[in-house]
Amino acid sequence: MRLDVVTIFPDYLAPLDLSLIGKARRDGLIELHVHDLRDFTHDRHRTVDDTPYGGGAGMVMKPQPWAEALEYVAGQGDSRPTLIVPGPGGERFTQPTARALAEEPWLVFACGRYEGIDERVYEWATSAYDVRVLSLGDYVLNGGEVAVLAMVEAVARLLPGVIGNAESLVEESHEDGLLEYPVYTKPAVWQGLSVPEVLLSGDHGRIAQWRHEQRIARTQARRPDLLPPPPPPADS
Ligand code: 6GU
Repeated sequence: MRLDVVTIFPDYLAPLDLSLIGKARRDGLIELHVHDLRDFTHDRHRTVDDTPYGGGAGMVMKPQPWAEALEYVAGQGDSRPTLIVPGPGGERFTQPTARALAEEPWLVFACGRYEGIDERVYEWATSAYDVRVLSLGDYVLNGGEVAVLAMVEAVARLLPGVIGNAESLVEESHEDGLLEYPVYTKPAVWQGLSVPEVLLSGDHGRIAQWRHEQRIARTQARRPDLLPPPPPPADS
């Protein structure tokens, strides 16, 4: 998979050299390019923002540097990339989104800052890109960079060969709609706290049953929104 990130803070993406994602890059499973938006400006101050038409707080990212950067990046390959613009006003990024994006050959991320990118860029970009605005959740970050770190990690770890033990991908929170069961390791008693007896029993059927019950209980307690609605009360 090819990934491109356009940002005014290329250093923000440095963690993508680390850990499993860094190894996947060195192994050639992911090709990642980070571009500095300011390289596509032409003035002495490398200006990327300006005041909003209509007034209001903050600054808006100018369309021209974005158009030149996105045109340059699209020209680097021969397929039609998906352009992802992270932002709190986007559609929710979820595990199914990550799975769908992991099937794509080429993702380009456009990191906005300030109050956002001039709206005309989104429409303009549809000639070369499939454009998606995606949000991590209902809170506000200062820019798209941290969101890109999260999205790239969520997508890249689904690519064949990135995670050594592919089995660890299936028994995970959000893969089947339930949260993960609690896990324990040695010692069996720590700080006076015992590991649940069933896990020491060697009875794999009982262990599987217990883990399933724990997943439901945990989902009920922490994320009831993930569970199907309770049946309506029976008529009397
Ligand atoms: Cl994807 N971007 C920004 N800037 N803020 C966010 C977000 C994304 N998701 C939640 N808040």
